[in-house]
Amino acid sequence: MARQLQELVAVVDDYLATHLAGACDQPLLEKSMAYSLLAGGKRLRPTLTIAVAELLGKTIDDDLVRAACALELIHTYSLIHDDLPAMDNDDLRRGKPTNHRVYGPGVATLAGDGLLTLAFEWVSDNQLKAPVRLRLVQELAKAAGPAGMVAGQATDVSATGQELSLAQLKKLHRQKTGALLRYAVLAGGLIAEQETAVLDCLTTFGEAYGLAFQIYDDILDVTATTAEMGKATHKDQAEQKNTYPGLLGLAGAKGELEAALTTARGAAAELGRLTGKETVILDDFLAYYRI
Ligand code: GRG
Repeated sequence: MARQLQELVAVVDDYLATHLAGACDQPLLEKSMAYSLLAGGKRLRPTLTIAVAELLGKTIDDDLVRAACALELIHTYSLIHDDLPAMDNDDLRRGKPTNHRVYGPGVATLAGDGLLTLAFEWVSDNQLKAPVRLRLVQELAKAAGPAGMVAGQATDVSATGQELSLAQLKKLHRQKTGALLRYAVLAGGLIAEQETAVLDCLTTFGEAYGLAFQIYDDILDVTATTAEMGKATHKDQAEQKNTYPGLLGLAGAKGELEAALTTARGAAAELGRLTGKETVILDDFLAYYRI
């Protein structure tokens, strides 16, 4: 990982560790929330927001970091709930036993609920301008909610064992995983108070980045080990999940990943042309994908 990106990860880790404690009024719940939130993780989503805002001229201050970290709260809630016995029933996440394995399904569910609601406190309770905060709240709710991530998860749960078309699979991925990554990039532009053309360019980058992310995750489920991933792998085929390698084969999935990355690179170049800013940090995010 490039040095500047590592520094942003450290900023996020530090904010989360410092500010979660004061936000919870129930010791067991706090432990359970902290267990998953502070278990590492790549911090891709909040660092994307911070990196995009900074490249567009915003200083990295407490308000930017707080708003960006709200997204990591939502991402962590989604992982806790996704791992529950009623969903994927996973034992390992971020290299550790899953939250419900340690705290039981009831407390784990509440830890997810707590992180989800705390996210809306952090994204709205900061010193960013009121119209910026309002737009962030609206976009975050749309990305995470019943027309975004939750809808994608519902399709995933209900379509398991039933083959989707490529168009249906793309929609599932766009909602389940892509929506939060799209928001992560857009939020950087909103916080930096950019014009519509720039926001459109960021949206194109974010959508392509999100699609690439899910295709890559599907590929890693086939090619990587549990030790490398810190979670169970080789589960998708066994559970008849709809995936890119399942539908297109490994080579086909890699082709789709390349196509998404080409779109993302094009959007990054366009962003540079439009704003006259250096966009090299976006290449560091794209370097995450190794095929
Ligand atoms: C339960 C409402 C609800 C939604 C869950 C995102 C999701 C929806 C479930 C996660 C299932 C999954 C593993 C999807 C693959 C893509 C993904 C989100 C991987 C984990 O994200 P990373 O790699 O994780 O950014 P870290 O641990 O680095 O933060």
